Amino acid sequence: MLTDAKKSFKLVIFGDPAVGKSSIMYQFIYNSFSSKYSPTINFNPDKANIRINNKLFLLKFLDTPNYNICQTSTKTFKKADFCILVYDITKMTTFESLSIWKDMFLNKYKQRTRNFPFLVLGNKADKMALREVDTAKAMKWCRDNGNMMFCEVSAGENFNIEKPFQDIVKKTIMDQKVDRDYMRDVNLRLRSHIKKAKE
Ligand SMILES: Nc1nc2c(ncn2[C@@H]2O[C@H](COP(=O)(O)OP(=O)(O)OP(=O)(O)O)[C@@H](O)[C@H]2O)c(=O)[nH]1
Ligand SMILES: [Mg+2]
Repeated sequence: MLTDAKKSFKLVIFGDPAVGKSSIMYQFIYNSFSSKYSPTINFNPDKANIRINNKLFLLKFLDTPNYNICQTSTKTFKKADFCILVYDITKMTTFESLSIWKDMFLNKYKQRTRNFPFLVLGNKADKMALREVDTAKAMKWCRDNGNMMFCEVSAGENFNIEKPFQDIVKKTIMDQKVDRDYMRDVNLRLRSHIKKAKE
């Protein structure tokens, strides 16, 4: 039941056309896949529960279309807790676009956030024979770009779909806790400083 979840996380999915963004989302939420291509025309929100260490969390997805994104100012982008970048392992150009998607998102929506959590998914791993993007190359890119989480997946074969979501939610929970603790510490110090200054 969606209403049982104690806390929710917002996530956005970016990537070139036809890399499988919607397919990954549908496989995660509905355990279904269609080989027919229907390009996403509008922003496509949906939600699903995820269970982590026996606790239920709500994931609020925002799947994106491939035009007008840069001109769009959606609150959901700003409020996103993490971002998923998708490329197709059989198309090098879709991997090369990852920097553009990352920079667009950070520059426009998250300028003041340090270490924003990203998950990079190399989709269509069922088509190994057509591979153009080396796993090692993708892992290196993720390391060099702020230690992003990375996984090769197949929405078509339902391979590795659940696990990376578990991992990114766990990381986001940890990061947000670190940030909260840090801010609490800063506030405590500030208060004590003001108190001393008044004495
Ligand atoms: N073989 C294979 N095909 C896939 C996989 N994931 C998606 N596809 C196919 O790739 C095509 C595009 O998938 P979509 O999920 O619509 O891709 P998208 O990134 O949402 O595309 P846009 O909405 O146009 O940006 C469809 O024909 C899917 O069936 C996969 O893991 N393996
Ligand atoms: Mg789509």
